[in-house]
Amino acid sequence: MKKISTTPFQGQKPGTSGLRKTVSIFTQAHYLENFVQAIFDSVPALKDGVIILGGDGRYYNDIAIQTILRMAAANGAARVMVGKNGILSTPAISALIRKHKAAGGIILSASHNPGGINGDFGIKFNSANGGPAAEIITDKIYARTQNITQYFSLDTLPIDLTKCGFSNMSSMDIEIIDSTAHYSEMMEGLFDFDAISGLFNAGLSLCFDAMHAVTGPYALDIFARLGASKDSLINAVPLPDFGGGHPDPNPVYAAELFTRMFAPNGPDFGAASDGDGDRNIVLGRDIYVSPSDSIAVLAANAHLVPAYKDGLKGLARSMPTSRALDKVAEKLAIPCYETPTGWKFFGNLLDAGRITLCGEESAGASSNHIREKDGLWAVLMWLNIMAAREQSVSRILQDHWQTYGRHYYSRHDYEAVETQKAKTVMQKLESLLPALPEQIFGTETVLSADNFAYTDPIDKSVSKNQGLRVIFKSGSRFVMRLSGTGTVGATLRLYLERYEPASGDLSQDVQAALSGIISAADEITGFKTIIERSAPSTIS
Ligand code: G16
Repeated sequence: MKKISTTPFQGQKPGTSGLRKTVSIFTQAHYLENFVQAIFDSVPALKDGVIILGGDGRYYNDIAIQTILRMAAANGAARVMVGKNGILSTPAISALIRKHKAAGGIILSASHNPGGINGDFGIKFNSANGGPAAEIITDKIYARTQNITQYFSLDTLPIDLTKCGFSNMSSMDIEIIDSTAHYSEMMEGLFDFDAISGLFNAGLSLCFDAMHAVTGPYALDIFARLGASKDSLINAVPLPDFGGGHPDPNPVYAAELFTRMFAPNGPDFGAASDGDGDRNIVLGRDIYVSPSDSIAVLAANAHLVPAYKDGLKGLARSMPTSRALDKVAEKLAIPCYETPTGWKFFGNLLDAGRITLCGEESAGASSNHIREKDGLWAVLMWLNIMAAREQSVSRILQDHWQTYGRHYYSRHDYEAVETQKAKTVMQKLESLLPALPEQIFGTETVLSADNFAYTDPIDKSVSKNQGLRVIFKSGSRFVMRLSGTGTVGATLRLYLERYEPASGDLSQDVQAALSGIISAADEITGFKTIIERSAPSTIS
């Protein structure tokens, strides 16, 4: 065993979802090692424990896996299970941690951020419940990175990751496992595969865009089991730089999918996932389902899917996610929890059995089958529901709006903003909040305005400063927060929502429907002047 002296790096604080930095930062000598050692030092159960290890295949994935294997052996881990070729999606890792009662999992991914030598890299630690480590653990890891003086490793040759099988490193067992088999079997156990196959046999056409990221192999396996034609999948081979693309499934970065879905005679059903396979978007012919609507539709129809036929215990959404889900919870007479942004906040509710389904506006949805959001799960939910209802995406969505009303919703992202300017916007809005109630902006009157704080109902931990929200008497609202996943400057997110009752006009253009709220947000904060931008970088 080698003990290697090191000194702390600034800024190794995990964000919304793990530590994400540019490749140039991650590949500095000792940078990855310091963070990995901080994980081992902060989670004693990893010593003598089982660890699941894999990533989304982005640049540096392969090297980082060998580094982590050596460090795991030197830190006394009993066994590490690694995906073949180092590939494992985030939901697959969550499932494997739970199946093998592992002490935790290490996921190498910067999710939807671009990859390649000039892109981003990331590392996330998931706990024994399969979910992202809670803040109490990430805070501990961060604190350790700030006083670290040494890390442990071994002098050994790299392990061959290309073949499944067993080997060892010092006294640690290593198992290279099939990346997809367990995940596909789990999906077969949740859904009615015969009914979904029936859709394809009846001629339903599909376009699934894996964005040259990790879901390619998973989608190939699952859609082969379902009998969908091979040409239903595009960009299915994972590449270290995602083919030069940006593996973020939104109308801008999944433009190829959108073009196909909106073309004359486009496919009946479209979907895409992100870098590490935990996000999803769903489209029908000529229609895009906003992620907030998607989770509401899934919840409203979950009883049609075998795994949820006995009903749902409760629902949860992140605060900026539209309140379409709340309407469903109301009708089902079950609770709907409002958590801060970040999947880790759903973990306690899922573990305590308070909720069955949860989701976020950032294209994440999942259930209690694992403790991560799950891109392909959401796609299969939609297909299963379509099979059970014998209806198209468009019909199901229209029907949903006609039942619950429509929450017009959009997120405007201002990316790579100068950090200080973004902070000024937040400070300014926060200082204005107390005086906003009863003020009138255009046709909207402010009902309430606050800085969202969350008290976890299970462990009572308090998370403050989780986004500034301004709620109008009409029920409309806007929320502003700074992203915790960007790597360049700051990303300012403006979340906009307006409710139209079922009896109202349900077919408006989304941006036009939100124009009053967009103007109110601008008038209240003057943010565009402060950040010197006239338009968002991305509208989703
Ligand atoms: C991560 C988190 C999500 C969060 C999203 C956006 O997703 O897991 O819970 O909603 O980031 O976070 P932010 O608004 O702070 O950028 P992923 O898919 O990137 O891991």
